[in-house]
Amino acid sequence: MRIDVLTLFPEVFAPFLSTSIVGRAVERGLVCIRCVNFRDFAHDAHRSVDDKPYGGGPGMVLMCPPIVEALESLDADGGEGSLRILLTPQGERLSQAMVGEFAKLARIVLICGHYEGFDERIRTVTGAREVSIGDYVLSGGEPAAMVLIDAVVRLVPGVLGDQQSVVEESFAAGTLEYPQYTRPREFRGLQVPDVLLSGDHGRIAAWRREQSVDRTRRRRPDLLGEA
Ligand code: 6GU
Repeated sequence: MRIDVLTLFPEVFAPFLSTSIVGRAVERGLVCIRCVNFRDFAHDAHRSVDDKPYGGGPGMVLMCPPIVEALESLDADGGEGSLRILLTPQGERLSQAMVGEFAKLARIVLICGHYEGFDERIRTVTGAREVSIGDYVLSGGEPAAMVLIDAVVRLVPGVLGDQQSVVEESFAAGTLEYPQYTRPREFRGLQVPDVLLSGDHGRIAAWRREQSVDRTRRRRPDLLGEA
């Protein structure tokens, strides 16, 4: 899978793209992730990418030409047909179902905004799908792009050693995960539940299912309607 990221701050992606699961996926060639600074597509000597809003008002607005021309340069480089995703708090809320759809694609482009917003014509011209990661405001799309990349990359076949962990995890199954324990058996007076030490796989599976549903009912009853 190939992911291109249009951003004014490519440097914030470097440590993320070389660490942990994402870093290993990149290293093993399972995903190729490139950052493009769309300031490189600015037209003037000041390398402007934004300007004051027509009609007045606070802040600055990202202008059309740098972003649109950066996208066209990717199209010319074999990216035609890529799904374009605009990260914006005005977008559709990212879900595990959407992440699963994105992970099946050969190539996606993420467009990170900054400042007050995008010239509306960027939406029209790029045909991008607009995605938000939740109901709060970030100062830029970069953290949201990293969230999306992390969630997508771990679903790319071969990235996680044990594919079962993807199948069983929260949200994919419509419920939250059951409680987990590891050594030591007792910590500050707190015991590991006996059933987990029983060796009875049937009872363990039943206990986990019950814990999972119970926890979901208490914390996220909204998920049970969908399960
Ligand atoms: Cl995708 N971008 C920004 N700037 N803020 C957000 C967001 C995205 N998702 C939630 N808040």
